[in-house]
Amino acid sequence: MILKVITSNLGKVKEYRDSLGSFGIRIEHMKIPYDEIQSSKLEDVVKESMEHLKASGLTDFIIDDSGMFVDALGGFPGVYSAYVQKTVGNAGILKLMENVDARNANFQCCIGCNIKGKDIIVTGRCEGTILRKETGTEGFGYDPIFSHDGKRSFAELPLQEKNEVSHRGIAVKLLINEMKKIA
Ligand code: ITT
Repeated sequence: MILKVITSNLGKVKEYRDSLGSFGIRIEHMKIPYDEIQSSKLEDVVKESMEHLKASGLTDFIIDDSGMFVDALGGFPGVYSAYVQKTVGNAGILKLMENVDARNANFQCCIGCNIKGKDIIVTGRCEGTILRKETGTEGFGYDPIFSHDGKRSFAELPLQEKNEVSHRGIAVKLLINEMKKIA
């Protein structure tokens, strides 16, 4: 089976290639620009974007909308994660967190998958903390400042290990379970 992964983010493509590949699903990367609605829920963004892509005739594809939610910042950057990463980046989040001891945060990944004429929407979540400084060279985005075990950042984990514990890896497992139901 081949699924098209529609994203501008090559880091996501690598992760899907590894995680879905281990279930025998081949990935074809496509970059199709689409407008994302502004919403306080990742799932609403995914649903709306899927409708837009299906209306253009696309089938058998995956999109994902993800975000990092920091407790001490009231869930910020959350649904604004892409904009915040592009503007102030990890340094900006660390600055906001400079004198903050309560460093809990979570990553969420909402996957929308169109397969065999059906839509599947699942959300994976990974709890963790914001580190005091950027560490590691793997991954992308917020990986150097987020840790799931309080020790290593996501950017210090080999891809397979990140996929075992991450929001996206968990969402993929949920997706596979749902796919089995419609097989
Ligand atoms: P597409 O929408 O084209 O898929 P994007 O990078 O804009 O790509 P998102 O809107 O889902 O994707 O991502 C929001 C931000 O969160 C963005 O800056 C990502 O780099 C970051 N992000 C998403 N998943 C991440 C992960 O697993 N590790 C670190 N940062 C992540």
